[in-house]
Amino acid sequence: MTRSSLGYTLTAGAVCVGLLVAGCSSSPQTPSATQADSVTVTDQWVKAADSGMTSAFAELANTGRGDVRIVSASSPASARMELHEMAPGEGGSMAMRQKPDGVVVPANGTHSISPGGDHLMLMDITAPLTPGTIATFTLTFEDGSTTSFDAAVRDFSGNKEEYLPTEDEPAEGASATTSNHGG
Ligand SMILES: [Cu+2]
Repeated sequence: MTRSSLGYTLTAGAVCVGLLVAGCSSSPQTPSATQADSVTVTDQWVKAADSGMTSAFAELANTGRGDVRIVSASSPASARMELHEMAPGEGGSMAMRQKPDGVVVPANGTHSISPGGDHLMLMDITAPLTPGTIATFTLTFEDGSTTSFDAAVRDFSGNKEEYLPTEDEPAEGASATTSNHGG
């Protein structure tokens, strides 16, 4: 009796394995590929600054078959970073604000992180960023994977972006004009 029940178990096991293998071969591909694996970063650079805030830019390409989402950025060059976008501010001028849902690079597509659009915001640089030097950045994707790149520091005088600070984010180092809301 022990014997026959063992035999039954083995047979059932063999059937299951067969089904699993068949199921596998028809399912779409490599669960091990991360979002970071399918993204390439080119033309990356950082706007030179002595202190306070500045921005980093890059061209992102996604060679994968699914959209990828960048949820955060970090750099030894800044105490804190945010993902920002440009949007119409008060009075119709463009102002930057945080992108709480992150930055999406569409499947088989590109996304430009560029002045006047989405940018990687260095909220509080730890030392002056002078032209000709290099800063390292790390992007973290929705699935937890990361990609790092070195960006050259460049002089750039265009796009003096306004920043609309929230209550707990004083506009220290911001590029002028906005927020003089008392104190
Ligand atoms: Cu910004």
